[in-house]
Amino acid sequence: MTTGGSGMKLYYFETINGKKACAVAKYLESPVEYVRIDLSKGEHKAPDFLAVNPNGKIPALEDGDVRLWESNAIMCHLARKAKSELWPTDPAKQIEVLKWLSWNSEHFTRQAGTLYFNYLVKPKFGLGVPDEKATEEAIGLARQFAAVLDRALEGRTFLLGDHLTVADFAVSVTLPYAEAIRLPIEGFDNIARWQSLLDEIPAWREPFPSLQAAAA
Ligand SMILES: N[C@@H](CCC(=O)N[C@@H](CS)C(=O)NCC(=O)O)C(=O)O
Repeated sequence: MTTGGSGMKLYYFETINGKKACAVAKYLESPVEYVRIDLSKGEHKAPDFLAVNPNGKIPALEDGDVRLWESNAIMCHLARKAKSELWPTDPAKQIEVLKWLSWNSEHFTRQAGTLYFNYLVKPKFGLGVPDEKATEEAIGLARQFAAVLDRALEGRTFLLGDHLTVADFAVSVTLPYAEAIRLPIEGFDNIARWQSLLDEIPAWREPFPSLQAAAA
């Protein structure tokens, strides 16, 4: 179930929120022990795991006495601990990162998440057919927010300008599934360019520990 060893334990599964935490840990070479929580076996509802995250969701991080949940908070914690500019030191830039993380949770990935759930999670876990009303509404709203994102990326390499932050990982997390989940990003050239750049980052392309390593 684990790899490596340290004071930190990162509980994950191969999903979009798990990807954010694992990618940042891998990118920063954070000394975490990876603990795979198999959602398909209901391991996230086991009492031991609920003691770490009472929400019964991955990812979660234990760092000494700190028990942290929410993928955004975990990314920021790992980056701050590593003194990485993924979580900028400049307070004005931190607020800019918070703006994007909040916008993403409330707007862009909220809609993309509805599509991801309906078109990928439901069939995978046998949870029924996509809810057409919900997906139609999500597609319309996602298009509006994608236009905002595309304009913000005009003339910029990353969301905050020329350096990568956790905001780039959070906002882009559903883009690799765009076709499968009908996320309407076609025609947004700045998003496409930004996504190609992110895809070049090995830790983002392959964020998860190998299953063999996780079982060791
Ligand atoms: N806002 C949370 C969402 C966590 C979440 O929904 N995790 C999913 C996997 S991506 C999960 O554990 N689902 C299991 C369940 O809800 O039963 C975060 O960003 O960490």
